[in-house]
Amino acid sequence: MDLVYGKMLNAVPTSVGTPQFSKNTKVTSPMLISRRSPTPRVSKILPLRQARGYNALPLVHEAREGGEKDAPLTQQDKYKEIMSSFPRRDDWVVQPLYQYQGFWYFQVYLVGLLAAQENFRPQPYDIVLCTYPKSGTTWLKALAYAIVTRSRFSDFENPLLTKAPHDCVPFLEIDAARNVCNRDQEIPLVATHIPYNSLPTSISESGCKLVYLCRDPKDVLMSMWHFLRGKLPEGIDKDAYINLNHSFEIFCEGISGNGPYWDHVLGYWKASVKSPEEVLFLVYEDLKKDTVFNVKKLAEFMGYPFTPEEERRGVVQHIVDLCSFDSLRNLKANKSGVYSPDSPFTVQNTEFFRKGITGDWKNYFNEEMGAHLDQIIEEKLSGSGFSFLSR
Ligand code: PAP
Repeated sequence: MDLVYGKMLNAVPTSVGTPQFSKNTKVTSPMLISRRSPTPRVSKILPLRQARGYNALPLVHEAREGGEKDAPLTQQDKYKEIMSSFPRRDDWVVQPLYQYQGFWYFQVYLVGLLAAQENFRPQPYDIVLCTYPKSGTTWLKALAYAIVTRSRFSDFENPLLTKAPHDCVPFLEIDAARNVCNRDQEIPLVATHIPYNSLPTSISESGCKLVYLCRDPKDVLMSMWHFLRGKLPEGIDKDAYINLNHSFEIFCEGISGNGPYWDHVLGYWKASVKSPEEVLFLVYEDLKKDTVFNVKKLAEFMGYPFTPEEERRGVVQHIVDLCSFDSLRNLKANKSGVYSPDSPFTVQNTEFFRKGITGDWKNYFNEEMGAHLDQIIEEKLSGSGFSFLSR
């Protein structure tokens, strides 16, 4: 990514008084947890950012010349043209968010979503791994991949040992939408961040099974915050562009990539209640607490149950160990390399392995803010039968 910022670094102005946060600073101002009025109209966003003291950093995607080179230009242009009429927010700086079918998307993911809605044809027996960003996609990909390939590879040959999980399981909006034919026919897995109601109709028509993994929104927000700040150039005052308070506020408003978070969760939750044989609903914190139990449940649901003999041989535990945070993080493939090198959202593989714990949010915002976000989420989920708090 560094080259991308070559020009931008020179253009970075000095800080203009945005609240400063050091790591572990707890935010206490009650002002910061007040509910905000509904989404301002697009034309008001930039003045709003300036009024809040945000610097006029050019959006990262604007600094990247010739991004998305590999996709057919005409298709990219077509989707960008369509998108230009959608409501837009620039709060997260690194890319604009566009609103489509009730959700906000970073441009690159919306291009992928539109392409997927138009072109994606699942393989028979595909299983779609669905997550809100930063909810444990990498972990779910690794576990599902290890489960479905366990009889194909010996313990020492599994590609997870030499390839990043994101290179083992294609991502619908990035890989599969761009290269619809470029699938390993033997691997019936594809992952996506697309909300349930916006999934390509080809997925529901083909009867693919869906696995959804959600996570405590407070940790999701912190994980996303770190990730997006990582996309800002080194050496600048990152708080001037993506600070904790503003990120918290807009997340609570539902303005985040693939957000509102609660609607993402609700879509899959309701589908899992309606069709439990088609949609499995998992929770990151449960997976952490009892990984073996949840991995067996996942395998059973996907149609790859463990035999008693496999259980006796410790196959389940082996998969759990292989896919654990420490194990994956320490593999050479995950300590180096990049995912999606040609996309504007190029990611170092190391960025997918930050801490991998529950409750990290407590290191960044205070109990009051946590309670505020919890309350919003509980209200939104009320009556659905699902709650993060009762877990
Ligand atoms: P993505 O949406 O960009 O694909 P995703 O994998 O969903 O990212 O989320 C990354 C989070 O999962 C990171 O959380 P953190 O920022 O709070 O640390 C990452 O550490 C965590 N993660 C990655 N692999 C594992 C794993 N094997 N076990 C538990 N958590 C993991």
